[in-house]
Amino acid sequence: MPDAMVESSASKTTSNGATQQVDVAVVGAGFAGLYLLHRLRKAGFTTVAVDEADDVGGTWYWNRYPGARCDIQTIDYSYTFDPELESAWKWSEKYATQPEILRYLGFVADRYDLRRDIRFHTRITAATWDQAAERWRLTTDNGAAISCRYYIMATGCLSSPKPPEIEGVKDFKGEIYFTGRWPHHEVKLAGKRVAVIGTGSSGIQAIPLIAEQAAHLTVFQRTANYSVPARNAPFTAEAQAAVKANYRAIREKMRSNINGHPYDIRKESALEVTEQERLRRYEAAWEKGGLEFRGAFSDLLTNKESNDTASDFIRAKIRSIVKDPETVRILTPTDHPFASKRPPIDTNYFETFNRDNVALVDVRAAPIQEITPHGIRTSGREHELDVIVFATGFDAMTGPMLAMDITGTEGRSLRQDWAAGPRTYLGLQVPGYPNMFTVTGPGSPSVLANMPVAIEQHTQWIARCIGHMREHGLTRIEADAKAAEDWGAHVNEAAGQTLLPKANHSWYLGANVPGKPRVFMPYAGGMARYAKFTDEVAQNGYRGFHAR
Ligand code: N01
Repeated sequence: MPDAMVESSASKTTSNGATQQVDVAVVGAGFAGLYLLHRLRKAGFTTVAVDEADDVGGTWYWNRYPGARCDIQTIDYSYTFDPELESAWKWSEKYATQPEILRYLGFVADRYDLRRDIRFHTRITAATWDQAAERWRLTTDNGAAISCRYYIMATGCLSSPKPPEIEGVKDFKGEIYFTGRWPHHEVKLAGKRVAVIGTGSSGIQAIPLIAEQAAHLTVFQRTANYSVPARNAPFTAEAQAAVKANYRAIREKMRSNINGHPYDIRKESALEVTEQERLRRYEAAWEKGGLEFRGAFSDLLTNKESNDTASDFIRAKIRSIVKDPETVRILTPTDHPFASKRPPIDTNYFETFNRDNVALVDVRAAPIQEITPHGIRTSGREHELDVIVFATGFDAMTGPMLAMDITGTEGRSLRQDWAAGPRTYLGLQVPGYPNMFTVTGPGSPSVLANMPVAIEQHTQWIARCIGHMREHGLTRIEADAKAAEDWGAHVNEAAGQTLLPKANHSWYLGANVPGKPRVFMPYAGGMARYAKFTDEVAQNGYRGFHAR
């Protein structure tokens, strides 16, 4: 009997407080959760999505800090599954702000009437595989438990903010904010002495705007970062029309590219051209702005010598923008190759350090010792503050999943199974956890690709897989342990062919979280190659999975 027959409507079952019976439960109502809900409902599966927030949006619901906006051109950072949706929505800027992206996701939720099957304000606290029933039982912190055949993590890769590992936070008498959990009310910074700790993408987006509002801003930097200007601009009607006229070809290109973006990566090595030509190309890429800078040559992410030319170019740009030589010295990245960490895309980041009200503290030279009632004490001095902003990042990729108590076959626990790092087959399933899927999980291209492209590919793959299960009267599918081991080795090998593991403080490696095992988590072999491989797996009877 199709699982959809268990209950006719996902929402109907919650009203009496009994266990909610559905075919599929999805954790998260961001880009991935919304599309999963739409796609699976359309395929006739009763589906419920659960989210801690009080509305849709996922990462775009929480990250409301000043300056939060997309670092991929938003026209390319959109759903592609429905041409009518594509024509119905207009972006106002090349790189839309967080409120506009959140409006877009709300528009999507309305258009497909998704909210009626989303349980907001609800967290899954535990998930346990019931071997006899071949179903997952989910405990929540709000309302009915859920029983589902398939359990899908659409939890996002960057959704668990890293707790501050600095002493004294509780003693601080001023205001504390996290970029990843920015409040919904207006945060007034005018006239205040503000600190930002962290210079990753979030800090680099927030710093210029906070500097404009605050009386004084002190930036606490541990690792100097490369950043390329976004060159944001209005997304004109003409530009919009040009893209829309060519939509299908652009989308196809995105899907056939290594990173899910629609731009070409140049074919030549940075070492194959003259210095003059190299500089000309870098200058053009800098002027154009955005992540496309990484595509200026074919081998910036694979050849250290080539990468040095790009890193040197950006270092020279920092010298040319920032006036104070000591500030230049601190801001100049030296300990990792360009783009071996996710390169931030900024608006006026380096320029901000020329402002009279901005100071930079080198936390490597003078480590933060503690937060005091009135500020931050480094080994050098105490900085008096009214506000501290933590832009210190996330427990990436595994954090959101490990926040739940997940118990698989024979009482195994995901926390124990992943104690030495995540182990997955294709970033889609974990051996020992049948019928549980991860969208953009560790071991898949995820954060190395344009996220909506990766999300749509995974959603379609999972929908097809569980459709296949229903069609063939199957009720249980589980990744093979050896297939997962081989895939893990391939993920390592793919990372080893790039410079990505060379940034030894990167969140790709889990190195930003004290005590987290250092395992390179995303799949660096490329989005198109990955999609081809996973399609072949499906075509070959779900090779590497056991279904029955
Ligand atoms: O986090 P991060 P993020 N004391 O981990 C520092 C995506 N994103 O939120 O490098 C002092 O990159 C830490 O220092 P170090 C994007 O994929 C996208 O900025 O570990 N400093 C680092 O400087 C991005 O990569 C957008 O030495 C401490 C910073 O805090 C990912 O999210 C916008 C510290 C953390 O940087 C994460 O970005 C924003 C400590 N105890 C984010 N702990 C878009 O544009 C950490 N740091 C769409």
